[in-house]
Amino acid sequence: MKIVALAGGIGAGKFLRGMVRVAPPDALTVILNVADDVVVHGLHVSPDPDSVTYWLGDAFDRERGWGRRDETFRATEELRAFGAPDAWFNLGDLDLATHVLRSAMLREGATMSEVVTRVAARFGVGARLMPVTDDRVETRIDAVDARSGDRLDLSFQEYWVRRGAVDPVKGVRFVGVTDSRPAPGVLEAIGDADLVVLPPSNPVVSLGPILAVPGVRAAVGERRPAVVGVSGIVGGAPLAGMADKLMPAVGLEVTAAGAAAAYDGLLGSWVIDQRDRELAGRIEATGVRVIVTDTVMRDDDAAERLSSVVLDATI
Ligand code: FO1
Repeated sequence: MKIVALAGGIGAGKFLRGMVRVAPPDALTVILNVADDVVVHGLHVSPDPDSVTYWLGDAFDRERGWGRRDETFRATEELRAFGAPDAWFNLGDLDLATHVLRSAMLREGATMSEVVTRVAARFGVGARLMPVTDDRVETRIDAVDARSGDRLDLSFQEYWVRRGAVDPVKGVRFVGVTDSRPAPGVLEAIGDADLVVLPPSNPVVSLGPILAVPGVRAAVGERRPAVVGVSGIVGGAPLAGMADKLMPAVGLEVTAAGAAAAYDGLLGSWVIDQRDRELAGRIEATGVRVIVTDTVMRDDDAAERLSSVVLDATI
């Protein structure tokens, strides 16, 4: 069986730890969002690929979700003491090594695909990881300064980490996406998949930029009966992150039905939490099969149970 997952960061990493327990790791290809990437102190930081790598490579920090377990932030504290302008972004000391290596590889002409493969190999990740594109695509958040009312044009990390997602959002753009090309193997992997999973990631800024790379949305749509998504919106709120602030800005209701609408024309099946069972009829009216289960992944056992439900949805 060939499985392809489109992945943002933490939600996908958590979910995929369950998937590799129920499917052989070499059956799994993960296509990663790179539009949250940011340059910090001159280093290229790739939060979503790193989060998925650390989760699958057993190096993750479950509390924080991002970065590496058992790391300190002494280098960032030192950068703060210097008054370094990017020190609002916390880079752990072990995570820092990944960014140093990636930046050196990119400077020497490596592609993002090569970097992702190298980092995944270091952590012994059995699944095949690939960025959705080797080109630079950047999520920009059009917002209004919560204090002054001025218009803001922010990178995703400035909006979320630096400013704490307090500024009302007016729109979301993926700069560079129309000229980007899928990375080698991306369209082939989707076309060959027996199951295409959309994990409980943010539909706007995590899976949105993946689907916006030319050819990707159409390739997923062609596999529609084999596409199974999991809602990250439970009881009208995201389990984690800021999807509730971003979904209204792009015309999506903050419910499991609104998240399904982000994948209009793509879903064969949509997995929702039992708390949202009253939404099933509405979603099914759009031609999508709905599966109701416990979607909250408290630990790896819960992620494994959810992955089994997703696998069974294809049979
Ligand atoms: N999230 C935070 O809330 N604060 C941080 O300082 C922070 C640093 C950071 C460093 C490396 C990395 O890979 C991720 C990091 N994140 C941090 C998480 C990141 O902002 C988001 O969770 C993802 O971009 C959303 O997918």
